[in-house]
Parts: sequence; structure tokens; C-alpha cells
Amino acid sequence: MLKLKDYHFQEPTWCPGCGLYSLFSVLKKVAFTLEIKPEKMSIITGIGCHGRLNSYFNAYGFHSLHGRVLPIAQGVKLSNTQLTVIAVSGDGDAYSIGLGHFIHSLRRNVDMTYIVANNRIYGLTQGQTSPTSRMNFISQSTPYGSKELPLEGPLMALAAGGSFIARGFSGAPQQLASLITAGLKHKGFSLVEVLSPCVTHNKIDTYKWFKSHLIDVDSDPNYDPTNKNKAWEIFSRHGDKLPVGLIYKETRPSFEELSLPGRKPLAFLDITPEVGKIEKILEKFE
Ligand SMILES: Cc1ncc(C[n+]2csc(CCOP(=O)(O)OP(=O)(O)O)c2C)c(N)n1
Ligand code: SF4
Repeated sequence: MLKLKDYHFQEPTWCPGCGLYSLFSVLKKVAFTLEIKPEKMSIITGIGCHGRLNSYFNAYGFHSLHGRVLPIAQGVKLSNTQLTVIAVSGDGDAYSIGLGHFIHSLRRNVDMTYIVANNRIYGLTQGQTSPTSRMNFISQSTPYGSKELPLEGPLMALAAGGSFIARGFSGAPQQLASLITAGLKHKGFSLVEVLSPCVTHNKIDTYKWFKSHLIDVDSDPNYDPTNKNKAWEIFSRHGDKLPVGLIYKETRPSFEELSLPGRKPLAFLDITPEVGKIEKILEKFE
């Protein structure tokens, strides 16, 4: 019988007050509630402050390369379809260097969950402007203010054929837990963006600012997350307000269902590595 503390591997060293603490605590609770065994879970992270999450969590994990979380996570899932695979990125990791992978993963629809901790800044590298930073945002990399429009991850996900698109806020852990739970239960690629303040480098997008700029679609009885038109509308209707909740969901076959029927994933094949052959190939590179 697993206990909540069984999911905790190490005490985090993020800055006190960082939004990532809430995400870490929510993820542990969700895994515990769904009774996912640590050895049946794989958490793949990118490079950034978010990237430390997998080393604090007791599960299989891979602290990967900047922007390359998704190819690795999809590879893990397709090699062992019995694993619960969760990828975690920052907004830089996901929407800057990793943007190509983001778009193609949405249309591919591998059954996994992608959490993007959006603090609207590059945290680890000490506070540069990111693709989600607002116009005129002043940082080391844009001392005269950013002159580029910010990207909206969930909106791009909608355009790219995402089958499950949600956004939570680290200041609302209960809602975040229910969104991640629903994402994990979804049969296909689920995106859960988390508005997650960086209290050290971003003094503009604070808990207070986010809290007063959220539009919670979950609490609107007229909002239908299966209606794509409504999802488009919610982004265009409210100026600088940010939709949170389950924004869009559709049912369609996952990539595995379409590409692996009747075939065993790699992890279940009886493969004996032919060491001699590999050594011969390696000789060519000596
Ligand atoms: C290929 C490559 N380019 C650039 C970097 C430098 N770098 C490390 S983390 C990072 C951005 C971090 O921002 P984000 O992904 O939003 O994560 P956060 O730290 O905010 O969690 C960058 C540019 C790198 N490690 N590798
Ligand atoms: S620098 Fe920002 S994102 Fe990184 S741990 Fe500190 S508060 Fe969190």
C-alpha cells in the first residue's frame, strides 16, 4: 500500500515561493490518488528550473535537453506503452526552442501528458524575456522592453489539433490537480499549461496579477469544452484575461492505437543485443 510520501524523493531547492512547489505537490497527490506505482511512471523534464522536478519525484525520470522533452517522452511511451508518461517543460523549453516538437506532438496524439510551467520568463538563466513575456516586458535580454507579441500555448495547441487542452494556476492547486488527473485519464496527448510565477525574476506576472486576470471556464455552466468554436472564442473575447480550466477535449484514436495494433512495443520484445555487431559499427567512428 503506497503512501503520499512514497512519491517524494528529495526536498526541492527552488526559490521560496516559486510556483513549481505547488506543481510538485499537486503531481505527488495526483499520482498517489490514482495509485500509479512509481515504477510505472516516467517523468521527463527539459532544461530550466522546472527541469529539476523529476529528480525530486520518486519515479523513473530523465532530465533531458533544452527543448527536446517531447521526442524523448514520446519515445519512452511508444517503447513501453504500459508506463504513465509525463513530460514537464518551461515556457522557453516548450514554446521557444521546443516549439516544433510541441506542434507536431499535438497532431500526433501519443497518449501522454505534457505539463508546461509558464512563468513568462527564462528562470534558470536568471530572467530573460521568453516567448510568453508580455509586450514591453523589460529584462536583461530586452532592456528597452520586448517588442514581440506573446505566444499563447493553449491557443497554438488548439490550432495544431490538440485533443486535450487545459490550463491551471499554481495558486489554485485543487483545480490544477483535477486538470492533471483528467489529462492523465485522457487517451491521447494532453496539454496542461500551468501559470507558475517566478518570484525571483518576474516581478510583473505575480500570484496577485494572475489571480485577478483569470477566466475560469470550469465554473461557467454554459462553457462546453467539446465545442471548438467556444474554445476559440474564449481566447479572443477577454483582452488580457487568461482562460483557465478544461478548455478543449475531443475523442480520437491515439498514435499508438493507430500505429501499434497487434504489435508489441519495444520493451516487450525479446531482443538480445548483438554486441559484436555494435562493436563493428563503433569501430568505424574510432
Ligand atoms: C540548446 C540550449 N540552448 C540554451 C540553453 C540555455 N538555457 C538553459 S535553461 C534556458 C531557458 C529556461 O527557461 P524555461 O524553459 O522557461 O524554464 P524555467 O527555467 O523558467 O523553468 C536556456 C535558454 C541550453 N541549456 N541549451
Ligand atoms: S528562479 Fe524563478 S522559476 Fe527558478 S526556482 Fe526561482 S522562482 Fe522558481
